[in-house]
Amino acid sequence: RSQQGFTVFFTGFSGSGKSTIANALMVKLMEMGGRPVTLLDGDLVRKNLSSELGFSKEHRDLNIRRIGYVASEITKNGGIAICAPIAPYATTRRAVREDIESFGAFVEVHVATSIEECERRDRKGLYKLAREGKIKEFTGISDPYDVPVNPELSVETENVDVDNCAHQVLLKLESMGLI
Ligand code: GGZ
Repeated sequence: RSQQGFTVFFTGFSGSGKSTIANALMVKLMEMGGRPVTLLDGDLVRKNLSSELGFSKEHRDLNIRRIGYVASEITKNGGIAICAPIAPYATTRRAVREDIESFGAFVEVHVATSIEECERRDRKGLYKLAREGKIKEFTGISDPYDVPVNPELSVETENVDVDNCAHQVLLKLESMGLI
């Protein structure tokens, strides 16, 4: 039923397009009206909720569990949460899924833009720093990323524009009966 809360959880490399797609999706969902939409973007969460954390496995997991907790509260109250962290570990994504599915739907979207493409773009210059060893434990370069096995949806931004990706998410939400 359309009253059920849900969480859209984007996962993918730095520079894969998660934030941009998440923002476009938020705008589309807000335009539809009805339920409040909350974006928990990687950057803002790191700044406001996880400012003391680094990028070890323990710290990434803690960061993702915090995001999952906030998203589960939003979902519980019938809202829409959109999360956009890297979330590199499958077991942690699974744990967050289980938390949220006790209150509503969890829609995992793999932003499957390849590491080669993300590094080629290098919008923030972080891949260069990672290659030079100036940033350690950088996802896809010197730190792991577990590719999602059964995400609800997979999109990529190499051949498809952001608006189209956000539209694909909307169609998925429709087909799941969530909007
Ligand atoms: C990955 C890092 C790292 C390391 C800093 N590895 O492009 P960005 O800048 O804005 O996105 C990346 C962001 C990742 O934070 P998340 O909270 O999404 O990560 S996780 O889900 O793993 O907790 C990048 C920047 O932080 N960044 N150092 N070592 N990304």
